[in-house]
Amino acid sequence: MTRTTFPKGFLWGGAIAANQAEGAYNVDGRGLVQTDVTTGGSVDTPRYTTFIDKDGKPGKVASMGHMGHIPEGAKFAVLEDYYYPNHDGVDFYHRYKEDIKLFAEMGYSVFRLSISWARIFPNGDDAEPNQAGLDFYRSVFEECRKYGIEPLVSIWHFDTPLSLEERYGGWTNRKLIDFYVRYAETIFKEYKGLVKYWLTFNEINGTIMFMEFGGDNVPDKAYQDAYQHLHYQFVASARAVKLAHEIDPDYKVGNMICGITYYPATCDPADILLNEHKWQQNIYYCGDVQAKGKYPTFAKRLWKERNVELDITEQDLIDLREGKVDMYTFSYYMTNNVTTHTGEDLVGGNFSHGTKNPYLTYSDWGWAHDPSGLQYYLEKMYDRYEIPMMVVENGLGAFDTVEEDGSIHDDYRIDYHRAHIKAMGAAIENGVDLIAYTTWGCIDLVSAGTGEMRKRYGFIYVDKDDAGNGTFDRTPKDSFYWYKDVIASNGQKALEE
Ligand code: P53
Repeated sequence: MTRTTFPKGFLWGGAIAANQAEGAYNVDGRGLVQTDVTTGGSVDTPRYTTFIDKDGKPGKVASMGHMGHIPEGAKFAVLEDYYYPNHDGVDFYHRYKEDIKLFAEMGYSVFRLSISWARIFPNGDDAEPNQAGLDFYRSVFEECRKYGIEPLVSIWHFDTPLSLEERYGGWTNRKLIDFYVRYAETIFKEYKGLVKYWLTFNEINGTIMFMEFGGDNVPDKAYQDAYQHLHYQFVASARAVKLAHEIDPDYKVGNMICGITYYPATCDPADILLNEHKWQQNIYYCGDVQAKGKYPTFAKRLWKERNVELDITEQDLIDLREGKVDMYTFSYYMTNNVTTHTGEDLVGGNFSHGTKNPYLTYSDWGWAHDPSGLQYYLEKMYDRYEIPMMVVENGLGAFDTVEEDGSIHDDYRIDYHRAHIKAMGAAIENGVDLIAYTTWGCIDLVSAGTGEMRKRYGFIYVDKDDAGNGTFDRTPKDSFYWYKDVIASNGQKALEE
């Protein structure tokens, strides 16, 4: 038997998102986004979206998924009595040179980041792009190039300009397609020669997947909005893919799916069927449209169940067909157990769901540790789409302790990544065309789900706490040196340990 190896040229690196890392939320002409009006939360308290209601009274509403639906007539607002952790992020905006130098020291060949739409078009639909925003990302990409690091750029990472939410009602409005396409075209032209890999929408399926955290009584209208929102994003994504290929035939554009692996909790046939339907709704629905260029047959069932009627034009269907993605990319953190049976032990925590899996352990935030689930997901999706795949997020959110000498011994994080790299190796061995791995949070950043800093993912520690105090100094953790050796050995170190 030949030994498992990662292919030559495999891309190793890490990932961040603009709104969670950059900070500098109100400088150089940047417009506001949802996270700028979203407070911090914790494992058991939600984040809140803040507003001023139509009578001028301040208020807050729990964010569901990535959207807090504020009352009719209210306006999103930054209120004085609250702390908004994304406002300063981890100050990547001012420290990107230092950070990219550290990524280079780890040996990165790829760095995933997102462009903030609101830095380029502060209101989302401005007549001209904001030059300061364009310059910032040019400088970031040039810095990457200096070290031979390939940028992998998310065009949208949960950050539609707030102005578009306010004036158009966000993605349930067809007009958003044109605004997004224009933004995409601007950056495709601007960064030609500096960027090769693009992702259209981060965790696009989150819109439908995160609905289940709203409990059992989510009204049909919410599903109507969610599916319409998704349809417009699918069309925007497809049109962006087509444009990218026209602007530069070397551009490679991927989708990005929140890749949760679902298991039936029992062998009750009812659980097997429910589990399959979960895959269809939460995973295949978006993946199929973006990778196969058409709606799957089960879409009709999903719409019917929720009385959904969609605005879909003939031209939309043509665009979807012509704008298939070049690669399938996804985040992977955990697996969930699906069952029809009630009274089972449920998993608590943020964004985790279903019943407890007795074969697995859980993180402090309730996320199941399951490397095999990654191999399962890779093999299943490669079999379904047969296009190159990238794992563009994977990591462990954990509490870290800084020792007296300033070192951080995060062996739990090393164990997590080692196990997941082994799982990727096994999938490659079984024929999956996996081309990249970007760990989540190469550097500590603000958690999307909870807004916390103490839910840390990085190989680089950032001195900032949940109240925003700290020096923001960067310190490599033990995992930094371990990952550096993994990359230097093209994964072999992790496979052999
Ligand atoms: P946080 C929930 C479930 C899986 C992935 O998440 C998720 C989420 C929550 O948004 O999001 C992705 O920070 C997302 C990143 C995010 C990361 O996973 O809640 O693409 O923005 O930070 C980790 O621990």
